[in-house]
Amino acid sequence: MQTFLYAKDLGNLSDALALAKEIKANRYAYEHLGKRKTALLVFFNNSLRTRLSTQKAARNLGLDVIVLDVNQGAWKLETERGVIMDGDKSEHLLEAIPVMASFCDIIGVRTFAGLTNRQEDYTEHVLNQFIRYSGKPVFSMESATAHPLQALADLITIEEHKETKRPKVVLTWAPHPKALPQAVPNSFAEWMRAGDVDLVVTHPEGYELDPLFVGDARVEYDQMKAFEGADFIYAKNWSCPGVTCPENYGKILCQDRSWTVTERQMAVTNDAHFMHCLPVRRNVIVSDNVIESPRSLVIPEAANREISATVVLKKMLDAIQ
Ligand code: AN0
Ligand code: CP
Repeated sequence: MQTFLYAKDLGNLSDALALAKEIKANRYAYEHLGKRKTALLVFFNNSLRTRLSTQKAARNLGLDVIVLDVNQGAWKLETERGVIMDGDKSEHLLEAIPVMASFCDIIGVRTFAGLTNRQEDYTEHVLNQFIRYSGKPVFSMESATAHPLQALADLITIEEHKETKRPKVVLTWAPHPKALPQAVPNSFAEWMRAGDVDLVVTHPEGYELDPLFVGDARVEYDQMKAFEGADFIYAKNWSCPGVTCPENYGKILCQDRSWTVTERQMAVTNDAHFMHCLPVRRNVIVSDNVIESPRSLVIPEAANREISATVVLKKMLDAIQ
């Protein structure tokens, strides 16, 4: 595997889930694969889970790890070609990427959507430069439009906790004071469609996700109706994807706190498990009672990030042996 951005990059999903199960039972099974190889993790944005779980996964596979926080200690990077660099940016990605690549065998990149230019975000402008100019396998650690390591961990978590063969999984928008990317809901919808679940997406009007990810999944604008009989509730805020109204791209269209997930909505579910990728704002996205309930999976879900990252790094190492 040379790049990891979409579900299809992983190949057969059932095989990948079987590998995840095997790795969870013995996370050091492939310890020899990364010997004398180095993974470089490049962060343009903050992270707790991705930073820790991906380092742990790399070590499970015997890889050395270098972490670079671009905005803390490195030179400020220009990402556009053709710019006259007489401002605050000292170095261009076009030099920085091949230099970074000369010290590693695999590169992970976290580069969030700017949320101002839809076309730039949806063409994965920064991640694609890493793919093009590094000559190394590159994986997204949440890029402009996708967070595949999270979505794979979510699917693993649902497989572990489902009580019916084909559970009803509801992706619900929830309010948030800041404009957030669409990467998490995009990948969640994409990976649930690739998996064997009954996916329903619910959000206020104007928040329609890009068809590239959401496909023909059922959309229900009435949140209570969507929650009826659900086995899993996956909450997440996202800003306007600009699908129906391009000029609203990246904007907050709704702050309605009646969308906050509380016991009121959970009462109509099939005793659903609650999920969120974290970090989460309590009592804005979800009430204390719901996130603390015995049906909440947020901690095992985060712990499965080590498993999803081990699966992905293993498959990248397989390709460069
Ligand atoms: C980020 C987002 O919504 O994409 C990261 C989530 C994993 N969240 C925040 O910035 C709060
Ligand atoms: N869920 C997730 O990716 O968390 P971090 O932003 O803390 O890495």
